[in-house]
Amino acid sequence: MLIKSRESWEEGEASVTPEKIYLNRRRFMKSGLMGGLAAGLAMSLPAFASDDRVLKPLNFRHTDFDPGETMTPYNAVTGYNNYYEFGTHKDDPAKNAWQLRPAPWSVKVDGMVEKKGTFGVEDLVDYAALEERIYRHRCVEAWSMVIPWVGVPLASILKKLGPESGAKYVAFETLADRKQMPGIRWPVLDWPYREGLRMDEAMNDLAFVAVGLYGKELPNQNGAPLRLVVPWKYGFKSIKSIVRIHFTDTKPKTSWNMSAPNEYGFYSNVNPEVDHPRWSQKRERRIGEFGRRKTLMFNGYGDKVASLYTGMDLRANF
Ligand SMILES: Nc1nc2c(c(=O)[nH]1)N[C@H]1C(S)=C(S)[C@@H](COP(=O)(O)O)O[C@H]1N2
Ligand SMILES: [Mo]
Repeated sequence: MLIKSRESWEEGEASVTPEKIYLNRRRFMKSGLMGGLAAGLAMSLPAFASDDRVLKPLNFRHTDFDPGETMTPYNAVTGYNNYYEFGTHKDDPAKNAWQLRPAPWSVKVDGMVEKKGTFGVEDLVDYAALEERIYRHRCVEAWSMVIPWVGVPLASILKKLGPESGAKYVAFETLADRKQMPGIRWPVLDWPYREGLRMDEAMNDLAFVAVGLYGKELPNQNGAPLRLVVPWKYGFKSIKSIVRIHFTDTKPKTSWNMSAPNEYGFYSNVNPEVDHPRWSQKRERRIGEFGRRKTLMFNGYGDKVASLYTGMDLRANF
């Protein structure tokens, strides 16, 4: 998004080959053929790299949130990431996010809300009510994935906290700790990473808070211990590793809009009719597939969310 040179999503053909995606550290380490190389590589790695963190399996119920499309392989979901706090390359988060300590974790709740204060993840997320939802994920960079998340509706958390009637928006912030996040040293964004939703968007049944994927806890690079998932919007709205939830009556600042207001609006609904100033949004590359797919309005979730925007000019409110 920031990178000025030609990137994969600006090119006609996929330049990020599936080989690159799958040749992550884990595959190297597992490969018997590459034993010598793996041993050498292992010695240069920190003792507790992120894929060495034991990700606990979660109990959850299945739901019918499922686009019925092939799920993106686990190695791509956890090896090809945007999480700029750990670096701007797609393989940086998987390499560097072992430095994040996702427990203990606390989330500050403030602003126009009844229950202000500091909460643990278990205070916010009802682990007895976890559900799995398979959602399409459409990055603004014109690639996409299909990911089986485990979590709870965002509304279940917000209702528990009790927004005041005047609260029109909810804003989120990610941890910004230099000691755990090597990317914070670079001023690529104005840290902490910030996002926000209009209250009715946040309360929509599709808006989700994930604590896991593929049946287990979230790997750090995917936003442990809890992250937002807003499947009808471009991926950057789905803020990771949340440490603050703020209720407000004014439209909150959001990181990508602050960084490039002409390229990233507050709404950021997936919309094939509104091109990014530097590339088309009409099509997308599904990670792990060849060729391109047509991008769907609201990422295919129009039946559930289009009514949130009736009467709005979606070109002006991009
Ligand atoms: N804190 C934070 N959250 C973030 C980002 C980030 O850089 N920092 N990147 C966003 C972008 S651009 C995308 S596409 C998704 C990627 O989520 P995933 O790596 O779990 O697929 O995370 C979003 N959330
Ligand atoms: Mo993205």
